[in-house]
Amino acid sequence: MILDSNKIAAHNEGLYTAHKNKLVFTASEIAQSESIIQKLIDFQIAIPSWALGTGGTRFGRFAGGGEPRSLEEKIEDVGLLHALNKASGAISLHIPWDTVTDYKSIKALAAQHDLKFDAVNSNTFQDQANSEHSYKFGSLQNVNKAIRKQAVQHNIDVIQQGAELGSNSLTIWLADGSNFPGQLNFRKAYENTLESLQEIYAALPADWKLFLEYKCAEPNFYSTTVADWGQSYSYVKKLGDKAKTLVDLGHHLPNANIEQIVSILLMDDKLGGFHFNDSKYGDDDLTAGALKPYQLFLIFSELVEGMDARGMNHATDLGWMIDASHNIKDPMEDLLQSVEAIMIAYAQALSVDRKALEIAQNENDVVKAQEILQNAFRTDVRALVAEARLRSGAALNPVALYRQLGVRENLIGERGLKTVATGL
Ligand code: PSV
Ligand code: MN
Ligand code: MN
Repeated sequence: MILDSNKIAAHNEGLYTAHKNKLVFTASEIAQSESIIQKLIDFQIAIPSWALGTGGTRFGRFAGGGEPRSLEEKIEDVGLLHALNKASGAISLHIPWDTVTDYKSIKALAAQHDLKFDAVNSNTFQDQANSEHSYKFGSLQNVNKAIRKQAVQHNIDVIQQGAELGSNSLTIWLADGSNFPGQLNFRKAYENTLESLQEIYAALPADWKLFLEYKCAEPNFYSTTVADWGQSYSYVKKLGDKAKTLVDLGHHLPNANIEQIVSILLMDDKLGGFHFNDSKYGDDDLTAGALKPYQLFLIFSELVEGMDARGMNHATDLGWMIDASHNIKDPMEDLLQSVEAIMIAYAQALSVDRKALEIAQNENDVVKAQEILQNAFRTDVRALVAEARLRSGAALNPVALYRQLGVRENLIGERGLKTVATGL
């Protein structure tokens, strides 16, 4: 299904006057609103191919219908999201959940939807039907060299496939770890993992990055071999300049200060990118910003400060992606909500009075520092985000238009009610 631009224009016309009134008021409250709008226009958040289907838990899955049945249909779905918000201009593939047979036609389809290929993701946490060895006891960490070799080779294959598509980064998330004390020699698991990562790193093209994602637990429930930012940092530091840590917001132990982690990684040039989601109990169970929007804002505040201090380009120098599970919502609506929440947090962070904050910090004026941050957080920036969409040719209210056009109903009509997208 391709979105007719006339429909977007008609939708925007209906909302225009109310939007303009709000924008004028917002611009009167926020200095630099023009430059914030421009930065929002440039900012794109990649959509993972595995997020387009309904997620589930080990207890069940309640699919909503019309899910993409192939990579082509996943690209079409991300194309739809991008047409609605003009802020989701990239797709991240997961191999072998996504298999590319004809690179030329897949690239042409993505280009038709104005999409780039974001990081490619390897999968050594599931056994594949045709693979010789099992990952039951880990992949890159495995005590068995032949199993490690199989996992390394898979990552090298993924790099090659990504290079064909024009991607320039590999994300590695390892399920490796142990379930019981004594199962694993931690030091040897670390050394094996490092050696495997070094072999993968050696296969990276010159302009590529390797992102090493950490996760505190699951599927192993006693230890995880890349469990936190310190462990990821320790590996990427040894690997070299092209290796960076990837922060998935849902992968921390409760109460971790993620904004501080981000700040330190950025300072050391070891922050690679983000997987956005929100989480109360674990992993990626909630829509970005659904629960802790202040935390999301504080993270962006550190990002803006740190990237500006290092002269980095906000839009291109880090990887931005959503990685959330959609158990009961329509995944497409959920993704639109996530992108909106991320944009709002970014706009709020851009509106912080940095000079005043620096003075407050230097004077140890704790009250003032809090006032400055909370003033930015509590100022409604939604009109700036909507204006960025309007200027890019997207919808003023993407979720409303998605519903109004009956996109899901159309997809069910095209693809059927009982379709299953590959993914977690
Ligand atoms: C599992 O926790 C996970 O959600 C990781 O965050 C990865 O990024 C993703 O799956 C895909 O491998
Ligand atoms: Mn992730
Ligand atoms: Mn996760």
